[in-house]
Amino acid sequence: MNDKRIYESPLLFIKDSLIGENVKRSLKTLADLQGVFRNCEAYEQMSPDTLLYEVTCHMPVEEGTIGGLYFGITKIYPGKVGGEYFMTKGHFHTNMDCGEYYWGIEGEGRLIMMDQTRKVWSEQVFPGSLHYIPGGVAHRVANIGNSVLSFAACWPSNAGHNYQVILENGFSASLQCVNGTPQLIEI
Ligand code: S6P
Ligand code: ZN
Repeated sequence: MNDKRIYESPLLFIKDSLIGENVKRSLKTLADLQGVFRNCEAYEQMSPDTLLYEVTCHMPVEEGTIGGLYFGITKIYPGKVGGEYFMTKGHFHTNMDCGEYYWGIEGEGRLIMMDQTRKVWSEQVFPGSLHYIPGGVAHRVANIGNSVLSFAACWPSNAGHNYQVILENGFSASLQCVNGTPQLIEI
């Protein structure tokens, strides 16, 4: 007999794609990350249309809602600007109390974190890796492999994003490819 109380999930999270209602997708090109990479000359020589990453998010409640959650998948393409790996812009949450979970789906990357004293550290991202980002810690991810890196994230809907402070001051270290291996270089 058909049980009318059982519904199909309104959302599908298959491998690295998210399908359903209230799902928004945004693309970030090199032009969107002006001033983020260290090597300005290398940046200027590349096409501003180069696709760096895309984010697909399920946002079921209004931004700022206390107690709600957002879920997102980020796909970062492989590549470098000078010696610096393609990476996300990076941000603090506006509400410094709000933490976040990241977990690796495919590819190879580094989660780079920086606290408010500008201390920087990183964690390896790989399929199955799980990362807890405490409140008050800026975060960005770099793709250190030759294929797409994808990871999922879950964060509170009242977290907000402060990109400005990162654009103005950057992280205090950048992830550079040195003799073929990633190294966090302090600036
Ligand atoms: C949101 C969460 C991620 C990032 C995404 C892109 O709090 O940390 O979904 O938005 O990885 O990074 P960014 O720094 O460009 O927002
Ligand atoms: Zn975040």
